[in-house]
Amino acid sequence: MIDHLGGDYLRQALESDVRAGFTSTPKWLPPKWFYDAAGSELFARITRLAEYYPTRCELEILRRRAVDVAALSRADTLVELGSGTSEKTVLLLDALAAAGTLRAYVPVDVDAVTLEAAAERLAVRYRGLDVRPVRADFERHLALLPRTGRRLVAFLGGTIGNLTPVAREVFLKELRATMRPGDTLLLGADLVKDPARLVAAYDDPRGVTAAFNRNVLRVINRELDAAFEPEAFEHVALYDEDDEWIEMRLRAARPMEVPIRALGLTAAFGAGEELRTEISAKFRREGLLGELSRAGFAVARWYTDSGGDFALTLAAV
Ligand code: AVJ
Repeated sequence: MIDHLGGDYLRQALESDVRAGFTSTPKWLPPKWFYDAAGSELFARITRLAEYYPTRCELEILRRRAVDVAALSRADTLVELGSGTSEKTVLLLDALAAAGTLRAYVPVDVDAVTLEAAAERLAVRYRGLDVRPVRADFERHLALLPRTGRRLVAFLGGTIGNLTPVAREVFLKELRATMRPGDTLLLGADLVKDPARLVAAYDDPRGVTAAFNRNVLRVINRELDAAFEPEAFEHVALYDEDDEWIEMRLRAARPMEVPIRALGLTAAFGAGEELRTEISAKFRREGLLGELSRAGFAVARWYTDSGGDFALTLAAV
């Protein structure tokens, strides 16, 4: 595994995000810190919830369109950003293998445990495939990813929606700058829909999403010797109709003063005060295609599932 988060990197990045996020108003944290081994497992459980439709919709699209994606991309290297458990990836790998072009798979994720497990599983399933896992932050390390071969860069699941509009613009431009003629991008995006369905997808009755949300406090407790009581925070999911994004928050049930010892900092929460832990933007066709073309991509295909809930965009450079 190539590790760009090794040594002190991860710890310093978490320190600076926690320091910045907990000293601003409102308090906030970037969603990448959900994904330690436990958080990645909780997210995998979310994808199997009845209310969480994006994964099933994207699978439906991939089942129908992976052959088309393989034929258009003719890629020998699949680079997957935020690969997690790589469950949907097999559809792309099968199609690229059937097309006869596939040589290498580069899963990119922040969690080493999840990454190694997925890489091992796929190396066994695809004998002869060159599996090269990279532990990296896709907002920081795009330029360091392998650039050999004809690449299909897949960014699935709607994770692009976790970036603020400004960060998204920067990300797409940086990604475009690392791509060469012949490379393609396959981008998953969740679409604007009935707010009740959106909120239900982020606030399941079994509390799996709540546990996932609170997991970020466990990560901070462990990594920064902090003393958060996860159960003292209520899971909040709401849809912001103006910005067209879901927000997840953790709401302090009572006033609290929480030491974050590694930072020499105490985070003070008033009763009901919220910490924003995630935005998950929902897209419209014109908006997303506009963003892609302003970043320098040439959109080739717009695929949706039969219900029109989720989109995959295939773009060339
Ligand atoms: C993995 C970023 C696509 O935003 O829907 C699921 C994460 N958060 N439930 C999303 C998530 C709460 C998910 N992504």
